[in-house]
Amino acid sequence: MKDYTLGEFLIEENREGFSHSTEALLRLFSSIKLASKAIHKEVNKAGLTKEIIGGSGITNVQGEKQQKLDDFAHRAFIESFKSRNVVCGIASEESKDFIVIKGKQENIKNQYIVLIDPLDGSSNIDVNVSIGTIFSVYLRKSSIRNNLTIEDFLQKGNQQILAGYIIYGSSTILVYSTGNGVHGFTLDPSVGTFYLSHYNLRFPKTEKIYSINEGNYAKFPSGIRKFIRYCQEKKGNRPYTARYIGSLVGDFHRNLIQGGIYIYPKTASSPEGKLRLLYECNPMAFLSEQAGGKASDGKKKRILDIVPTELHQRTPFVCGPTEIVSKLEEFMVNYE
Ligand code: AHM
Ligand code: MG
Repeated sequence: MKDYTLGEFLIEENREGFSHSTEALLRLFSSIKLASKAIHKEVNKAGLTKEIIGGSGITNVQGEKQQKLDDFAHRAFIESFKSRNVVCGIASEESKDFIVIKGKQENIKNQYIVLIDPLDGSSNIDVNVSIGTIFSVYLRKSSIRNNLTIEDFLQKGNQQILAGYIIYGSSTILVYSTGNGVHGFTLDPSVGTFYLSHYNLRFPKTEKIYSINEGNYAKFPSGIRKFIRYCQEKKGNRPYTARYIGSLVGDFHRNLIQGGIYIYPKTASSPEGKLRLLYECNPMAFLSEQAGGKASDGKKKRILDIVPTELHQRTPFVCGPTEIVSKLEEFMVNYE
């Protein structure tokens, strides 16, 4: 398996199902790989220099304190996409408005839109815990003869043609789907190449983990509180184990491999939940479904069917193996 690189896999995979050109796919991944390797390098020396850890002194559009690495990751992706003649616009969790990219070559019409959370879970940077990048790609809706509009970015998640994440953990792994299964590639830092390491990832049939910030218990809807009790009861393969890093990519990756449900519900103080629909929930929902699971707002609304109305919109979010997500939805319907 070690010999199968991401580039080789993309060329092979494109024969089976991806309806866009191999060239476009390779250009998109060329940008993603380059930026992620730069971030991998920075993350791995974060303990060594004060120029990397800590806050940048800026508060982002979400009203959250931006970390230096958030800013580094944001710029790394923008620069990388700018130079590859494939993407015409980017919306980033770190930027208030979308960013327009002008093509560098007249004959190539950049027609892809990227939505990205350049560095998610960044409160974990200074304490050496896994963090990640979450990305998704759409085809632009407006004519290439006109300017981009907000509608190019406010597309439903079911329009994604590519979604994935990179986890900067004990190793750096890139996981993606083009709608033809979910595949993972581990970076060999000695040669700077991503090799196939996780072919066709599927949620295990029997889940054993629930992931939720239980510190917010008192603020959860009663359906969620009852569901937590259900997870803790002794019956069948229960009680489940509680595992929560506070880094969506890390929590999702573990749950995908070991079998678990991730929940970020609305709370009394955050009625829309915390996670961003476009940058975080849609890509993870796409991957969940591709891995044989399910993603919803907890009240039976499929995440991928939500019509976005603004770039930085939030939504309650639940994802994981289908059966357990449906179980949670039952609790929400019956007890809220
Ligand atoms: P961020 O985009 O500002 O990093 O916030 C998103 C993160 C997710 O990775 C994680 O699942 C969640 O926030 C944790 O939030 P909390 O600390 O409220 O549990
Ligand atoms: Mg985030």
